[in-house]
Amino acid sequence: MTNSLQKKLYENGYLIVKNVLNFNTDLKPILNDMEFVMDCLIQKYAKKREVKKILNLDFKKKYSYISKLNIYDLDQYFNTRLPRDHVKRDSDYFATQSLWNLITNKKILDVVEKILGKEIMSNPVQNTRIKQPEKKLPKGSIHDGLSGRTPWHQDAAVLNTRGQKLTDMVTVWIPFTKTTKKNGCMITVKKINKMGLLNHISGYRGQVELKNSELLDDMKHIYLEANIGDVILLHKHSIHCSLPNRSDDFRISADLRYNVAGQPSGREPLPNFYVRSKNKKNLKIKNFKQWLSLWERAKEKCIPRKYAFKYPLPTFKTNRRDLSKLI
Ligand SMILES: O=C(O)CCC(=O)C(=O)O
Repeated sequence: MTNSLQKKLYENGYLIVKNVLNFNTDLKPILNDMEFVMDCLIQKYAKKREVKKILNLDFKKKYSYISKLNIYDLDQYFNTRLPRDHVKRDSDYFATQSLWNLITNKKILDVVEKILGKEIMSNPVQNTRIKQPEKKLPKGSIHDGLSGRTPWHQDAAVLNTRGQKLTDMVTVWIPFTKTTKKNGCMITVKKINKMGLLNHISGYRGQVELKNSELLDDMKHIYLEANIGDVILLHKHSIHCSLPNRSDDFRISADLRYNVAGQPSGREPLPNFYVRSKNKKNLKIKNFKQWLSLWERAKEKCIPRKYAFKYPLPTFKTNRRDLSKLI
């Protein structure tokens, strides 16, 4: 059964849904938790004589300070999931009560239900991104999607092979700051999702990047600008990327994903659990601590194999699935 939201998303590949969330109740608690993580890092890594002063700075100044401390894999402290590689017993991740509240937020699930139907699972392909003005980034981070620009890709392409084939997944992209062309919004091409899954290549840091993506540069782009409170939905085959943050301010966002229940998550064994179902018995994970426990159990499975997930790029045997053959 289709409804107008689903129709628009499947037709165009993207959808901006206005005024879904409230900043103070739904979003600010996550920024507070990020600030708490920063405070812990300041205690651990700042020069002892500077700690008191730095703890009194505001969010952005604190983050700018810690980003200069050369802390190994800094983005991971603010990311919702286990690190992709080298999973260890003490691997940290940003799984907070506030994020649990966002993942299970009724207003978000009401929107997702209109796309995926009534049986919905939280999908573990999730990120939080704190992006400083690009001019403040170390050169090596400019193309790192968590702190810098994100390359052209399709979200289905970051799933394992079963997920690429079998999973109906929707991306819910949530801005914590007004997001514009200037501060690095995402861009896409209308209806390009209709091409289905295309060939990807491995980017310079092993990230997933669409093959022949330079061909998109000359196409007409849709700028996915959003206000705080709006959410942006992406179809799993929508080709999108994000622009550099050329403003003087921060651009902060989270991207959550959901899939139709019963399908593979595409990132086994990471947490994939019902968040909505007609049969209440399916809703087994009901609170933050149970969710954390899923992550810790997943970690235990990832430690021997040393990775949380891999990117088995969709590279079809022939070049028929290359963008260059389809436009
Ligand atoms: O926020 C960004 O910069 C990119 C997000 C993205 O590509 C995604 O959510 O799939």
